[in-house]
Amino acid sequence: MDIQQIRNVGIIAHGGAGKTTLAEALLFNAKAVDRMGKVDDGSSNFDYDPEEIRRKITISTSFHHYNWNKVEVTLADTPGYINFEADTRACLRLLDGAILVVNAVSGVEVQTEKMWNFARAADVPMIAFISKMDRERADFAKAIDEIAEILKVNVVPVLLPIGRETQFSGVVDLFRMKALVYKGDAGEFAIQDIPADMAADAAKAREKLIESCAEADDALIEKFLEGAELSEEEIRSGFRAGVRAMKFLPVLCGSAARNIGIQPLMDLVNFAMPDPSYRAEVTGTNPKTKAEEKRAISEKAPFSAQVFKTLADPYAGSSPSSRCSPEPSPPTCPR
Ligand SMILES: Nc1nc2c(ncn2[C@@H]2O[C@H](COP(=O)(O)OP(=O)(O)O)[C@@H](O)[C@H]2O)c(=O)[nH]1
Ligand SMILES: [Mg+2]
Repeated sequence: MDIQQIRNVGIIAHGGAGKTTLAEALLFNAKAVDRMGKVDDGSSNFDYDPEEIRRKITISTSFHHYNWNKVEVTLADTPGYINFEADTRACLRLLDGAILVVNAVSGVEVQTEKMWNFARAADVPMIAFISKMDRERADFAKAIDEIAEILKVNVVPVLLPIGRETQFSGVVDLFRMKALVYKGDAGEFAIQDIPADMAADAAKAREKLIESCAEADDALIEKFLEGAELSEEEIRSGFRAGVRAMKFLPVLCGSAARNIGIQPLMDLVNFAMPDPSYRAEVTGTNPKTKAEEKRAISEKAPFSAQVFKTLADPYAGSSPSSRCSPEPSPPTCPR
């Protein structure tokens, strides 16, 4: 597979913000699973450890993958709670992009800020997703203000919510300048004109999006300041450059539980998150010479690997029937 078609993306946030539910929604919409797993009833594809099911929280990063429009995405669902944050930090070193989930009700929380700082220190570009927009007291504008103020970043909305709380029904896509209006929980939507009462806000937000894209590229900002209109292609290339250089933070919104706003996020992961080759090289130890070496991230470079997590499978080597035994023996090493 061409390296440009690969994304290694993590989901990071404060505990309880909705990371695992979003990870489930991504898998479901990509048809990697045929039923959306749920944290609350123990059917999650990510929180599968008995302790995670019992406590209904993520303790250890888990992985899955999906294919969306010919891009192969490896997804890491990380723990947000402080006791398990070392696991998230170790994982960030391996990621090429992260989705920072912000709870629309509680806004930026202690661990949101910490995860943001960890990702920046690890040079991992981010997209923010304001989730739980269907919840009572969900507040998009407040979440946006908190992100700007606390994380001290230029926030660039890419989607605007349509309706509030239980009436949350879709999003305005500021790239397409269209409304995506959802029906039911299967992720199906109709593409419609922007509601008349949102037209002015959408136009203003689109202006900010274009200006931020222009600012990310010297040639584009010149053209922009001369008053020339940027083409859709130029806007997109400025956007990609801005995300990679972390010049601004694109913000999307939706509800993972109600499956609203997920496809635009998947489209943005494909188009704006870098492929692994954006890191020019990695440093490691050559096992033969024991010397430190730098290697290019390229299909042409010799094979290299980094172990960042080990896990003892209690079923390894057992017959398929014993895999279904109700009382598995515990793992032989601590996680
Ligand atoms: N109403 C609503 N509830 C959500 C949404 N996303 C997550 N939840 C609920 O919020 C709780 C925490 O979600 P979880 O995905 O485990 O959060 P994590 O700790 O960040 O992985 C669970 O009870 C979820 O069912 C959402 O979009 N809408
Ligand atoms: Mg979780």
